[in-house]
Amino acid sequence: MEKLIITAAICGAEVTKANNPAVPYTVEEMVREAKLAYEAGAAIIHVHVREDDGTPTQDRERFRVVMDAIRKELPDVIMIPSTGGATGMTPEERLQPTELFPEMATLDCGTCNFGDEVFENTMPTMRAFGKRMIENHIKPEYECFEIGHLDTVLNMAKKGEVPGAPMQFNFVLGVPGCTPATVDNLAFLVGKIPAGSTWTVTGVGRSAWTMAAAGIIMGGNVRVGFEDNVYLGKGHKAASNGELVEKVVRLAKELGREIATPDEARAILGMPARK
Ligand code: KMH
Ligand code: ZN
Repeated sequence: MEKLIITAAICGAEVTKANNPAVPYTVEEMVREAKLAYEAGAAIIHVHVREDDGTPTQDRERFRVVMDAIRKELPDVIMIPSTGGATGMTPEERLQPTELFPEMATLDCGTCNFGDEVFENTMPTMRAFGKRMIENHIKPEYECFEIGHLDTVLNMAKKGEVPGAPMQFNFVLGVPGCTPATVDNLAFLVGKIPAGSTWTVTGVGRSAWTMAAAGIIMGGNVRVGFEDNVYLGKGHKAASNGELVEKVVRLAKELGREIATPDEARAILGMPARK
């Protein structure tokens, strides 16, 4: 098996300091959480940004400041800025981080319920995001919250509407209203991806750890972080994203998977080497 790529989704758009006081809002807090996750073994940081008061934003300049500050501390880390933002944001707002030419960005693969909200990703929106990523040479991470999202993006790839092989999928399972986080749902999805693709699993809430274990033993990759889950175990809040990543590293060691560095992750994902 390839080495395990760990992604830390350190911030998200919905989780707040009321859920866990270590959720980062300011630039300094973002750098602190990115460093702790990286030092624990994360090769990738999935980046959302906030105003200092915690309000989610997709402002290009806020992304620039946060990503530059992380880059200064972690020269080799892979950053995946979000183009999902928060529910209710417009496609134009959400696309702003792609103007910074990141090496990767998320591309959400369909509309779905998202708790009490609707996360809207219409076909025209997804085509516009795919076009931007082709033009700006950005490798998408295809976020699939629902089984149908995978078919949607595979059809788009066939038509050349989004970047093609090698594709990287993130199966985000367990969002309330979307596909549940079960091993059989994950196995179904993994069985449908084209040969040569790579995949990550994200379990939301208490499914974070069963999905992490499944990702490790099935040969995929794992995302954890405050965006998805703030608990280290039942009733025990994590002190940092680093603690969440450390737990994945412990599970991986017990199960015999080595951890990929960012440069090893680039090679596994079929990306150009870092300049
Ligand atoms: N905040 C969610 C509504 C992404 O980063 O691309 C969407 C999300 C997906 O987090
Ligand atoms: Zn996200």
